[in-house]
Amino acid sequence: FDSNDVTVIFVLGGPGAGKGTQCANLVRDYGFKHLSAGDLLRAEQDREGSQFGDMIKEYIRDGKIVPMEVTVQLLENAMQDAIDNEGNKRFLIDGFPRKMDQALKFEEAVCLSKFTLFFDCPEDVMQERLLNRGKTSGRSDDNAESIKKRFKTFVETSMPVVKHYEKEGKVVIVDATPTPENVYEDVKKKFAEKGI
Ligand code: UP5
Ligand code: MG
Repeated sequence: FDSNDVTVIFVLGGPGAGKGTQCANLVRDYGFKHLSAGDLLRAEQDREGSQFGDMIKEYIRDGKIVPMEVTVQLLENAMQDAIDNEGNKRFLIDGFPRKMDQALKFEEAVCLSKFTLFFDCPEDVMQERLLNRGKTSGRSDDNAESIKKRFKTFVETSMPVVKHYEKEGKVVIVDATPTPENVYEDVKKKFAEKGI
């Protein structure tokens, strides 16, 4: 896609930082199309006839990053779908790219990003949120053991992506510890500064 025509904002942050929660606010008020890489992978995992189902299940439970070809293809398909069926060309890509190879591949093959919205949150806060959500979410990775693995992957594999974009001056950092309402106030302020 032509990045002069299609807007892509990456939304990153640790597991449970509140990416999905804040994306829902932005969809409501700004009309973005929200594409969560994790949600797309979970849907593919459950899709009858998917050749990747078992593989995705294993990767998600272990907090590992699914091979990028699968995720990039799911995102590209979902973007094309939104453009064709909803005429929406403004995307929040949530939870992606979380490994350097994905970032390079996506920007080369699919679309350049405008910037990365990064939700900064300490691990103890994220852990409490995830364990709490785990009581009802039914997510296979909302348990203490998987959460530990997700944190490790985030620090070792995903933070380098944030650092990469920081060097390019393309990261907007938001403190994700306050209440959802206060976090969103900060998001709106920073979007305004970006001219959005
Ligand atoms: N909550 C939210 N904001 C709050 C606030 N300010 N104060 C108090 N509570 C707050 O929120 C999490 C919980 O916290 C909720 O209960 C919420 O009400 C509360 P949410 O908005 O869901 O946080 P989010 O950051 O979206 O957390 P999520 O668990 O979705 O993050 P992950 O990044 O871990 O999950 P994701 O779905 O993106 O990825 C899952 C797995 O998929 C990965 O581990 C990986 O195995 C795989 N994956 C890939 O392989 N490749 C990819 O490219 C992407 C994913
Ligand atoms: Mg999420």
